[in-house]
Amino acid sequence: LASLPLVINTWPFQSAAAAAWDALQKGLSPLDAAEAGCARCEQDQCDGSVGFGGSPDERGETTLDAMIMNGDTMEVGAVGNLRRVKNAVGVARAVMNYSDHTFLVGESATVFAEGMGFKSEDLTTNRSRDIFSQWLNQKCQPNFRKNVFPNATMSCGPYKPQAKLQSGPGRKLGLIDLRSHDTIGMIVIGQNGQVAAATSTNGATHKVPGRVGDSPVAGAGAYADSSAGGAAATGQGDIMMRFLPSFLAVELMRGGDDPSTACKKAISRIKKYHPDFFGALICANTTGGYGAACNRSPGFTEFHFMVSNSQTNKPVQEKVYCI
Ligand code: SD4
Repeated sequence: LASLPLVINTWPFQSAAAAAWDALQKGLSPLDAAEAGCARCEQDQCDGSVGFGGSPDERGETTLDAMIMNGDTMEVGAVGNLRRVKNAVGVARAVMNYSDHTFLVGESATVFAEGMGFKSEDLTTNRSRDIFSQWLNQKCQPNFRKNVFPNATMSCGPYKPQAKLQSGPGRKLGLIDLRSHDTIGMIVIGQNGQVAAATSTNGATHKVPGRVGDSPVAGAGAYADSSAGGAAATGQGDIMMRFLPSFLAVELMRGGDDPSTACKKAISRIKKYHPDFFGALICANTTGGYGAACNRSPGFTEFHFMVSNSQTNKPVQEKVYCI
């Protein structure tokens, strides 16, 4: 088909886009290309949002979420809350290739990764240590919070049931600010319309230890089906994962919507309940059509992403205005 193959990824992550595009040029499969693209972002620590040294949790540790999906076979490999291993998407791929499972989490995922030959190393850097200590000093003061830090936006554990959060319409958005956080989500469509998708992220900064976001959840962070298309999400995972926006967008494309319309409808579904949520979605179909959509929210009015196909022959940055 005219514009195939296609690589599309969230945010202006040039090096990741180039790594995936190069992999395709060398004859690697869409699945391998998607893995290579996300792995490159993990090495480059894209925006501090992907890979080691970003988003320390409430105890100061960086943990990683990643997934990969083969739209030909509907196989998925995923890891959540992965500790001490830098190449999270590689471990996700190993879960797919070398286990009967789909999704491994936490310390046990690390043990699996070590068994597969991945190196175990500290994911802390000076940057993540600084982010953590600054937050600890300014925000994480539960005992003095009301008096001393009236504007504190986060508490820290241990959590008790006494302060139940408000429920129902108007419930405040998650207190964790993800606006400066840029997860990589990538869709690769091969020459014959084969679809692969992958994601990698260090998730939400100051998260409660154990928190897993949307990125490694099939249908939420990404989805791939070679009979319909692919989609990948970025943004406030604690909200977005409840709506499976990637799955919804792929199903809408299956029903005949063009990628841009499918992305917009999936974002609108969430907007109905969370008018101000921060998030974006990229969508691509099996004939090389693609699109994106984002939700207009404070400080976020346009979303940038990378596209490479046989017309551009290299990664080119594009943008959409949020709805
Ligand atoms: C998460 N969705 O862990 C990720 C964060 C993200 O751009 O995408 N930031 O909730």
